[in-house]
Parts: sequence; C-alpha cells; structure tokens
Amino acid sequence: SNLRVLLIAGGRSGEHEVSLSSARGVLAAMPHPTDLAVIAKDGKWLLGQAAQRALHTGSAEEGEHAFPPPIEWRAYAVAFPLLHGTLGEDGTIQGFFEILGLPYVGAGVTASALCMDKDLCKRVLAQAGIPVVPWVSFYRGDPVPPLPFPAPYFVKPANTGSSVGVSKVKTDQDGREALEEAFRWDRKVVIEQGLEGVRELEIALLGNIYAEPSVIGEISYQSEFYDYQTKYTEGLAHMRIPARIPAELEKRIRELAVAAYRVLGVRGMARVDFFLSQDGTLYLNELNTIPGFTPTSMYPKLWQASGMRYPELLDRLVRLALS
Ligand code: ADP
Ligand code: MG
Ligand code: MG
Ligand code: K
Repeated sequence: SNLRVLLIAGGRSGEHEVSLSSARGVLAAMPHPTDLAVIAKDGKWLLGQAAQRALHTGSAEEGEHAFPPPIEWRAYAVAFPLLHGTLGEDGTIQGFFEILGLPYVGAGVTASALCMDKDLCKRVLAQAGIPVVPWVSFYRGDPVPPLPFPAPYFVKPANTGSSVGVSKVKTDQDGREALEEAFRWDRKVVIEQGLEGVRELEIALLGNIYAEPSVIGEISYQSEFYDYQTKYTEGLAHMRIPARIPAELEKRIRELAVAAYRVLGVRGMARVDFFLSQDGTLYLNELNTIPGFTPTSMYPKLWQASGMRYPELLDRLVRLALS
C-alpha cells in the first residue's frame, strides 16, 4: 500500500498511558506503512526513535518538540489521532488537521467536541428523543444546583474519559470530595442520577454519518462501578460478546446508537455505551469517538465478533478518512 499513515498517540490527558497501549496494537497490525508520533504529558512531541522509546516505556513525561512539531505533514495520506480525552478526542487536533487539509481517522471537529462534553452531548441526544440519564451541570464557582433526583448520584468532569475524575456518591455520603475531584479535571461538572444494579451494554459503529453497527457486548465487574482501575487492571472486568439480551433490546440498541451517531454527525467510528437499569429502562450513556483500541479492547473485539478482523478494521478506518 502507498497510503502512508501518521499515528499520533500519548497526549496530555489523564488517558496518556491508555493511548500508548492502544498504539502498540495498532502499529503491530496496521496494513499500511505507518510512522508514530507521541505527545508527551508536557504537550511536546516525540518523533522517530524517541517516539518508539516512549511506546515501549508506556509513558512519556517530557517531549522534545513544541507544537507544531517538525513533521512533513504532506508525506502522509491520513493522520490517525489515537488520543483519548482533552486535546485529542475533543475536536482540537481535528481542527488542526482540517487547517492542514490532512484527512484523519475518526470524527470531525463538532462531533468530537459534542461527544466529549457529557453535558452538551446529552442535551443534543435528549432533544432528538434519545433516552439519557437525568443530569444537571454547572461551572466551578456556581452554586451547586438542587438535584432533581435522590442519591446515589455520579459526579463527573464534563470532559474526560476512562472514568477519570468520576465518583459515585451514595445515599449517606457527602458529595464535596467528589465535586472537588471532578473540578480538578474540568471547569464544568455534571451530576447524574445513579442507576443501581445497572447493566452496561456497548456497541461499535463504523461509517461516515451512516453507521454500520456491530454485535453488542456487555461489561461486568465486581467493583462499585466501572472505574479507572477496573477498566485497566487485567482480570477486573469481564466482557461478554455477544451480550445475552433479548432480540428486541438488541434491535433497540442498534437503532438508538445509529440514530445518535447520525444526529451528532459522527464520522469514522464510535463505541456507543448504554445503561440498562434494573427496571428494564434503556439509556444511552455516551459515545466515545476514539475508543480504547488494543486488540483486546471492546471496540475491536465487537468487530471481530461481527466478522471483521483487527487489520481489516484499521484499513476500513483509513479508507473512511479518505472518503
Ligand atoms: P467515562 O467517559 O469516563 O467512561 P462514564 O459516564 O461512562 O464516563 O462513567 C464511567 C462509569 O461510571 C460507567 O461505565 C458506569 O460504570 C459508571 N456510571 C456513570 N454514570 C452512571 C450512572 N448514572 N449510573 C450508574 N453508573 C454510572
Ligand atoms: Mg467516555
Ligand atoms: Mg464510559
Ligand atoms: K465520550
């Protein structure tokens, strides 16, 4: 293939290490010639051998090149920003590629920004008639709004992923620590009604605006909720693919996911996550436009179970970026 790909991993967000482990999987399987650039935690970039070293170490504190790094952008057919969270998944680097005129894998500026902001995303989804868990949002310095639902509730930074900064506040607990933690990550926080005994169902979508849905998977775990440690410690979370759910529920998840993708204008891919409450109510929790991407992550595994292997999935994403 002569489609040269620039893979960008790391980043300044709380999900720097997650991104680097996804990048190891992508580099090993990408069916196109691929160069790696790593964004260190200080925001500076590492290129060539230095990027490879960061990949092997699994994290990079300091980079060498301030933004914009000396990359010959025109040498690449496609950029693949495999960056989670702030400055990677939120539309910012996508805007840079737009200005460069360099095609890139995944959602564009607006869809990326909307899917990153848990408050704005829910507003758009609710307006489109897609069920979301009741929530309130407010900025640092605002008085905490009255909660239109009882505890337990979840406190989250509006713009993070991987459960970074997310806490559950139970009935007899004081929420101040949870708020402090969430405000460490963002100026805007959401408080959501906590669903007890929730089932977490996930589906992978692929396509530009019009998405093809995968089979559905389920995540289960022993911890209080699907927190960072549970997500990234081997053996703490269990994936069941396909999820054991009735056919009508499967159909409804597919329809809601495809509708949400279209309403938000997502291109490339998204992993769409649902909550099924104990009383059988289905809610769309969130869309992740740059989901975890190691070969054993949910997104690639859902496609594998749907008949698409990891290298083919990567090829599809590169081609979707070009079309
Ligand atoms: P992130 O983008 O960081 O993954 P989520 O909104 O998906 O943030 O929340 C992380 C996890 O917290 C979820 O996977 C789930 O386990 C738990 N959680 C979040 N919101 C709720 C809720 N309203 N009710 C029950 N559990 C929740
Ligand atoms: Mg997320
Ligand atoms: Mg999530
Ligand atoms: K998201």
